[in-house]
Amino acid sequence: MNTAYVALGANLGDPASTLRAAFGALANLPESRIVRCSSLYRTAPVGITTQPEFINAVAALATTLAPESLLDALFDIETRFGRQRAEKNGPRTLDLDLLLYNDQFIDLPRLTLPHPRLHLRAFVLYPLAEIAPTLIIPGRGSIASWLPAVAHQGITRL
Ligand code: PH2
Ligand code: MG
Ligand code: MG
Repeated sequence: MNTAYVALGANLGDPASTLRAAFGALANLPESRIVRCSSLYRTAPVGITTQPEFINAVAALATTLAPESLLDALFDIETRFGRQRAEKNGPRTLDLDLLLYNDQFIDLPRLTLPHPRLHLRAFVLYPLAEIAPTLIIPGRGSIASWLPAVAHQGITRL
């Protein structure tokens, strides 16, 4: 059994309802079960700052799907939730990002693990630290050591 962490984000439609429904979709993935879900967080948009606020969360999965199979399954859920890939980093009905898969390093065109920006983003680090407070981010060190640097990014636990 493997442990995978998935980030959830949405800022179009009714993001909180979407994220709750997306937890349900993750729970129904084949060969997988949800081990932990974080709270929902309201977060200021990072990157394109003129778009609506996001709701973000993180889920921990126990899975026997291989990383790329899991990635395909996450894309499939995004599509079912009406995701259209328009502007990069722009508004989205649902974004599911694979953050970590055990302590594996993966460098493929479509999948980089650990997620290359996870340690820089409050909207990932805070929900991840809620469900995995002693996590070591491979190549980066303890999650706790990265939290202070992002504390100024706007984030509120719902
Ligand atoms: N996702 C992005 C870009 N910016 N900002 C917040 N607050 N939350 C996100 O999920 C997010 C973002 C690209 O995926
Ligand atoms: Mg993303
Ligand atoms: Mg994504």
